[in-house]
Amino acid sequence: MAAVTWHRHLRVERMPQIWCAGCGHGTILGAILRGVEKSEIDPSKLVIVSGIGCSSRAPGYVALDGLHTTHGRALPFATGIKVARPDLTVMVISGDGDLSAIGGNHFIHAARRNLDITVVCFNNSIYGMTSGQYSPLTPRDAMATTAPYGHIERPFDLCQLAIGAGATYVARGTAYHAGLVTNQVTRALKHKGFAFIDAISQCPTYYGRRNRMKTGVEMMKAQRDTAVNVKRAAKMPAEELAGKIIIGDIHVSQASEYTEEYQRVIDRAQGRT
Ligand SMILES: Cc1ncc(C[n+]2csc(CCOP(=O)(O)OP(=O)(O)O)c2C)c(N)n1
Repeated sequence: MAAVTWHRHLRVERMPQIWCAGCGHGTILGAILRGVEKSEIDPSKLVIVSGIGCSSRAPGYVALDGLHTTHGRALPFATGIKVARPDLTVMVISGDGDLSAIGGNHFIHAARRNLDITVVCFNNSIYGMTSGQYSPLTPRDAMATTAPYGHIERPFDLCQLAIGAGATYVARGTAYHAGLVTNQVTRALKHKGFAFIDAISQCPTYYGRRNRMKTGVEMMKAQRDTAVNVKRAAKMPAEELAGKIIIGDIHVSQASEYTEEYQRVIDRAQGRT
């Protein structure tokens, strides 16, 4: 059996971590660190940036350079790092509230620029840290602290939003499909351009308990039972796909990358071209 090497990236002295029993965030973080190992990128050149939330605590448990910033603003900080130091590999870890509500505008513009960073959304369908308010990814009819009679809004499909905004690698996995997330992180880190992974996580404490799934195990079984691979989904009629989550590599394309374009501007301004 291959030696387990990804543990070296954990700051065990910071444990136990803050996540509740059954939370999917630790599983997703483990998948990310395995993906970092598999990508064979130089860990001393990797920076992990997060905003605020349960998910955004992840970089604090990782023995790599990291920034824990302000709510919704991980992408502006990450953009600054990447533009100043294009030689670094930059990853953003964000929650669904952090990334798609307060940080939603930053998300669409980072994707539009095709900035060469990897963004992983720990998508638990809820604001976990502040006790279960609905987010733009909370499913319709779900119960939430701020929707005690059922949620009336339609959620974003964050992968489709990323594609529409110009992202060039877009994928979805789940905590149940952690091996898939590992491989997606590896591909995302190697991809030149804006790479987005919607990693479905579970929050039994604030989402599951209100929505008839009391434990993390029940929620992971739901991930297993509702996930459909993107290749299979392409052959299924729309009505059969209702209520399903499409997983896999959803979109891969090539486009000019922001820091390379910016370097061309610097060269022109300094009379080199
Ligand atoms: C400017 C600002 N607004 C609101 C908050 C309160 N706040 C902290 S975490 C959080 C929600 C985090 O939810 P999400 O991003 O989905 O991550 P999770 O905790 O579910 O992993 C909010 C609203 C804050 N810290 N700063």
